[in-house]
Amino acid sequence: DEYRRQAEDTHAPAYLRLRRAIRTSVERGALGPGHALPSERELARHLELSRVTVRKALAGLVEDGVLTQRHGAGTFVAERIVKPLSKLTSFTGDLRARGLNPRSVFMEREVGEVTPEEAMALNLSPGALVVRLYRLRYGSDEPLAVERSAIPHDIVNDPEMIEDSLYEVLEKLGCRPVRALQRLRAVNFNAEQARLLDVPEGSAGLALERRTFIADGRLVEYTRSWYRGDAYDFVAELQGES
Ligand code: 16G
Repeated sequence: DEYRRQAEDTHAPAYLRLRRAIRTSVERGALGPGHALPSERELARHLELSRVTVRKALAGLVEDGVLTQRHGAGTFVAERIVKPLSKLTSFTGDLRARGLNPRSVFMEREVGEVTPEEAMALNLSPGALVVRLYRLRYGSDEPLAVERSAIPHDIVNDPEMIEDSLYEVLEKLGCRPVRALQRLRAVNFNAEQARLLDVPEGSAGLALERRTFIADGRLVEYTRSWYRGDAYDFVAELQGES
């Protein structure tokens, strides 16, 4: 139905309209996690589209992590959160796109002097000030990640500005993240992380460290995130050496 509604927008190519329609249905909750989509052939026949168009739309949604394809079984709305490693998204933006309702509990939100580690990561001098956030991040009702961020104080000078999304605030300040360096490694959650995330101590997690740049080359964040290993898949497309 969503497809028919969007079909009016005749400017976009058919595969993009279908891609948008399915994404909207997932965002609105009309298609829930685990929902099985009709086969490529059924969709094509029902919507009077070519199979190539349907395949292209579905492939794009798989790439975005909205759908997963299991060989032989078909296409489903993603249950685990499948996150492309190559896209610079924010926690809030990413979860909203999946129809979840992201929110955060702040354990810290303050201005302080940089630690040596933050100074190195952000190229700041000792004594410089940063806004420091320590957040427990939820998708709808489930705790998904713990996150510590440091943002140079001359970028965000009032920590209270950050209520939901750091990236939205950066965007509003004209400091849109355009590039980031990220490191990913496996961890076992310590007692505090496990308590916050409501998983047994020692459970598997993914620790991600991100340093993010804006267009003029300035660093705007140094964030360490601990994502639940039982909730997230990180995916990337790899290219062969030429
Ligand atoms: C993501 C980023 C984190 C960023 C945050 C902003 C990863 C591994 N980390 O969690 O670096 O600070 O999003 O989210 O993806 P926000 O805009 O919702 O505050």
